[in-house]
Amino acid sequence: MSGELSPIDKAKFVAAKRSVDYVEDGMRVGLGTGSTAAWMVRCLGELVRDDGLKIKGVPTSTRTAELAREVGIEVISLDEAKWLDLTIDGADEFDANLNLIKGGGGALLQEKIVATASDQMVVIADVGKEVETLGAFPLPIEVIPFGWETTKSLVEEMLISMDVLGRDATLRMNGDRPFVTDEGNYILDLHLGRIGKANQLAMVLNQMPGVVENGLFIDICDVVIVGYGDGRVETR
Ligand code: ABF
Repeated sequence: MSGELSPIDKAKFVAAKRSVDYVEDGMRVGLGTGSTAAWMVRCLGELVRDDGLKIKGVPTSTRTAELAREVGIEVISLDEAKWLDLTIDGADEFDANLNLIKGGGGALLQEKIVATASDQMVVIADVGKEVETLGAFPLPIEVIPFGWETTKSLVEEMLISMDVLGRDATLRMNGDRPFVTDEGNYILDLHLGRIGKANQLAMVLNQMPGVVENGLFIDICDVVIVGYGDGRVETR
């Protein structure tokens, strides 16, 4: 499956490959979104096809659901699963406390709901995602379309009192139209540069009218599997 991969894809692939060691027969598994998670879904599909692995997958986006079905994984809804044994997902940044920024793929809402409904969350990432302090990657927040410009202004005003370097929020676009999430919402990307108090920011953001969820995953991730371009894999 992995053939001749670029260093970045090899890093993602080896992390994804290692993560499926956490999957046992009979598990209900949350399936993440993004290119690294896609490798994991393909690796699981191989185990289902070749080794008869029996799992039920709960996808975190429509595109992951499509890929999971394509590779032969039984897909069920979170409501059918009720609770998950394990979620494996990617990330845009992770720090030494295993706190994350997620949402670069626009699936942060379902990702956070599924990860929170799991006994264990395993993140898979290339080493380029490892940071000392979160924030260089723009922090995605999901907002309802109604009054999004007002929400944007209120969020920017709130950021003035936060321990962050930048305060600009931009509407994520898909061509010349706003990007729309699986739930029909918009994404604002917050260009903060550096997030001093991620816990505090996460709480304040979700109190703001119009904000549905934010891409800070605090105290949710249990393990990060880090892949390197030379094929090495480490666990944090
Ligand atoms: C997804 O994985 C998103 O939350 C995150 O943005 C993305 C990382 O993408 P990739 O694995 O393609 O780098 O879970």
